[in-house]
Amino acid sequence: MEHVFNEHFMPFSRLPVPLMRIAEKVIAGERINPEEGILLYEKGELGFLAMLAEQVRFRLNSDDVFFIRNFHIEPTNICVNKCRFCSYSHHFSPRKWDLTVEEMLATVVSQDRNVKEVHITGAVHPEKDIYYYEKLFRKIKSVRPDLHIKALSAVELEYILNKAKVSVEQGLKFLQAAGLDSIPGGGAEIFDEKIRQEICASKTSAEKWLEIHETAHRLGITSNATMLYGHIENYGHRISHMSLLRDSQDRFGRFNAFIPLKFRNSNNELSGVHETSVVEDMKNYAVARIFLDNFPHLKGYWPMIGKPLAQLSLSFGVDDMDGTINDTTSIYSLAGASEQNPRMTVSEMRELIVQAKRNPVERDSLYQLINSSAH
Ligand code: V47
Ligand code: SF4
Repeated sequence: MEHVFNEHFMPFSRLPVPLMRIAEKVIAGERINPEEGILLYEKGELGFLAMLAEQVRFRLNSDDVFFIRNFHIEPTNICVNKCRFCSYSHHFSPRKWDLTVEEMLATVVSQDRNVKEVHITGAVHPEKDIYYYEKLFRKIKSVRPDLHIKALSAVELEYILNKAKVSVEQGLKFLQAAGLDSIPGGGAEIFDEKIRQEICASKTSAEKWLEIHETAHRLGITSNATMLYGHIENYGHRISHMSLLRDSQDRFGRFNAFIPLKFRNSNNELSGVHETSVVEDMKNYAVARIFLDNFPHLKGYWPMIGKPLAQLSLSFGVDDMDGTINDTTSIYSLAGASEQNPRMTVSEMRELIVQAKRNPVERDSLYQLINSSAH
């Protein structure tokens, strides 16, 4: 095959042959294999990775960058688990809370009517059960039937389904009937069994996490997938994690977005681990975008990396800026993120995206376009 990059295309003519081959594959729209994914992490320079990731991003989303008007509810931080990277649970946080249903409803009612989604996730409280969440979802829908409920990570779900002694399918159908629309991507961490034992031994297994998401997808409940990176894992672990997700997406195809979550090291049992550099963060976005060719969206979660780096990530394959948040999440501020009170107005969001030479698109939870001029 004649190389796409010849000697007239200077920056790439000096590329090692294996990287050149990967570039040719990506440009031709072909999938790269796990070994090639690891090679990109190990040998790919930032500009090269950005160029390839941007090819994939443009093919999937042209220059559109999505955002949603959303808010979070974190019902409690009292947790039966004790993950070593977690600064949020009552084991490490200076605050301990357990909101009442009335308090959560008051938060829902106080939101502007243009807000489209509530993201409900928190710790695994020993006394909460499936009936508690069923009532919560029904009450939310009774005051805001149009509000999309994205709730309960696979970890919270596993706990309440076991407690109710129901199958994953029965439990999800029950919650779906009460108003559950989609599932957030939390709890995936790193699927590798040895690393999981080291950082979150008592947590939902990788198999169970995937079973819950795949069952949800069969029932028409879409979801996201996360990857916690930058702690004690290596590139091989990251690529294996993404391979399992890519295979799952080939089978069921209802993951909306992949969300890399940078490990933040304040106030947790892994505080001795250094945080990754910006170069590493951008490299990770780019490799994820190239490798996960069947994930429609890649999310730059700004409450975790901050607004400036989220804006930069738009040149490394990211096409989704999550949402306006309205200062309703504390998972990252408790772990040391610079955004201590994360909130963003719609005009700020639009400006940030336009400055990166992209087209801001307000979306709903299923990535349908919202036509709204309200700020
Ligand atoms: O699973 C906890 C992570 C996740 C730390 O689906 C940490 O749209 C970094 O899943 N440093 C929960 N990360 C949050 C989550 C999420 C966030 C945004 C959007 C979506 C979505 C989902 O937070 C946990 C864990 O991986 N996490 N502690 C920490 N110290
Ligand atoms: Fe509990 Fe989630 Fe923190 Fe683990 S990451 S201790 S499950 S709140």
